[in-house]
Amino acid sequence: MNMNERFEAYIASDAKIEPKDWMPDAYRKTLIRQISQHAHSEVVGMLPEGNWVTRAPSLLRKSILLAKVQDEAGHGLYLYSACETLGVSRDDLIADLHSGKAKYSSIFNYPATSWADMGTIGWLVDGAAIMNQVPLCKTSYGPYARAMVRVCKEESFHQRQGFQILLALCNGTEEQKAMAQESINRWWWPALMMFGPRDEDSQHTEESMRWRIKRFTNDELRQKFIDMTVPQAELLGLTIPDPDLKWNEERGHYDFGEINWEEFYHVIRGNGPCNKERIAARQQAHDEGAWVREAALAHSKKRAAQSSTHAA
Ligand code: FAQ
Repeated sequence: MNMNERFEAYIASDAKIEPKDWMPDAYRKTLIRQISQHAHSEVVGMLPEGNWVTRAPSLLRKSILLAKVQDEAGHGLYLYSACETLGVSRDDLIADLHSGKAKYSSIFNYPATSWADMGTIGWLVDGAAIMNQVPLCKTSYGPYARAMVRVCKEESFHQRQGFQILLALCNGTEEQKAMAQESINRWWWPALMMFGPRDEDSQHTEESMRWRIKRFTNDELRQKFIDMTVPQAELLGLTIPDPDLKWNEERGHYDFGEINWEEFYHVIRGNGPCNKERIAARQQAHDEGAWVREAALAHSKKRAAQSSTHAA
């Protein structure tokens, strides 16, 4: 057996690959691509909700939202760290985000224009993220799988806080309920796009499934998400904006309408409603944080110099 065959057999036995293990270049490359895009999504994902921290309707809502946005920063940190174990530097990963070379989730290129969007993002966006990420706790690369465990616990709190915001609005005035419905109307289809292109159009699914990086295909996860979410929308008394959504007794799943794939590709190619604004905001935060990185680096260099003097 050559190295490649041994690797494939090892993966097929459901074993975890660790940073120092031999791995094919293509496996390393696809992991760097997926994990870094995931990390970028977490960090860019702070922006739409960060926008509402100062306008939360009460101190309690503000502290919950603040904690959620901070959690997303933490997820970015775990994921960048997991990615670095594959031999890339964080500086390079971030440079690729700023230059537009690396993607991040399409969903964060849509604006959050009402308070109800804080509920919808938690409910639908974190809900979709959990559906995709719980299986990643069993992904074949050890550091990614372990990072996902804590991420999923936190995303589950995020999803519930979002649902709770919507529940309060739906049990409130007519105006509040209308605000919740308007929000769902805008976010439903982009949330379905989070799962990526249809299986037949996906470039990486087949290989990533063989390598057990992905444990379900894009279409399988999208269907699971719809099946889970429709009864929750009914509980809220909200209408999902899809006239073709219908329970299919034979399949045991909901049928749903056609996703606007033209819009999806438009957004992932950098032309969505907020792509430019999001990258500009990240670039600005990075530039303004330069002094923190420099200070931290100077401190660690000083500590290293002190410990080598003591050792001598
Ligand atoms: N947006 O061949 P596939 C979150 C790209 S975290 C943008 O199917 P793959 C937490 C894809 O990269 C959300 N690009 O690719 C939160 C590829 O392009 P490339 C992020 C997309 O990798 C909540 C091309 O299309 N989650 O929300 C998208 O096998 C609230 C072909 O696609 C993750 O990253 C998209 N939606 O499957 C934070 C989870 N879909 O790279 C704040 C981990 C596809 O060749 C607030 N990632 N593309 O240039 C994954 O599971 C996978 O990477 C998929 C895509 C399923 C996203």
